[in-house]
Amino acid sequence: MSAISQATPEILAELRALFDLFDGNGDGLLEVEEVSAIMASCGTVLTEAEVLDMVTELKPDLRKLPFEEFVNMISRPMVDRLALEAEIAATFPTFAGSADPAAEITTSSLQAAMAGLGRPIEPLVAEEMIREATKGGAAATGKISREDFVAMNGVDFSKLPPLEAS
Ligand SMILES: [Ca+2]
Repeated sequence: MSAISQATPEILAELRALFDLFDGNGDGLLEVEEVSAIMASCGTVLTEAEVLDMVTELKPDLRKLPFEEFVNMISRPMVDRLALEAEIAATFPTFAGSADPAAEITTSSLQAAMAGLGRPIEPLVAEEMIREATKGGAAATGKISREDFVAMNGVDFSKLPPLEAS
């Protein structure tokens, strides 16, 4: 499966904007120096030879990147995304109060976890956090499955009341 078919429309739109921004001569293709500039803007400084290697590997005949290949290239760091999901999944037992992958985060398990983290919350706040987190889909159960938890990037702490000044 190519990266472009996995990217969401939002991500594709962002990448398109990035692509257009760096396509200095507007020919719809990224030259090596344009690719270098994009990578540098993402915090990855590569030598021209490294970029040329990458571009040549993707488009041996053209030596420039059309949009689709650009998406494939930029999606490589999405391996980090998997690492991030693994990290999030690793915090799930804390909030579910159980290492069982089939466990769910409930109002009471969330309350217990927050208390353990030194941020005790009222049942209503825990309910609100879970309701917000699950939006429509799982809202009826009032619980968060491991899968939902990873998909939502962990618990949204924005619902927490501000810390009491001590
Ligand atoms: Ca160009």
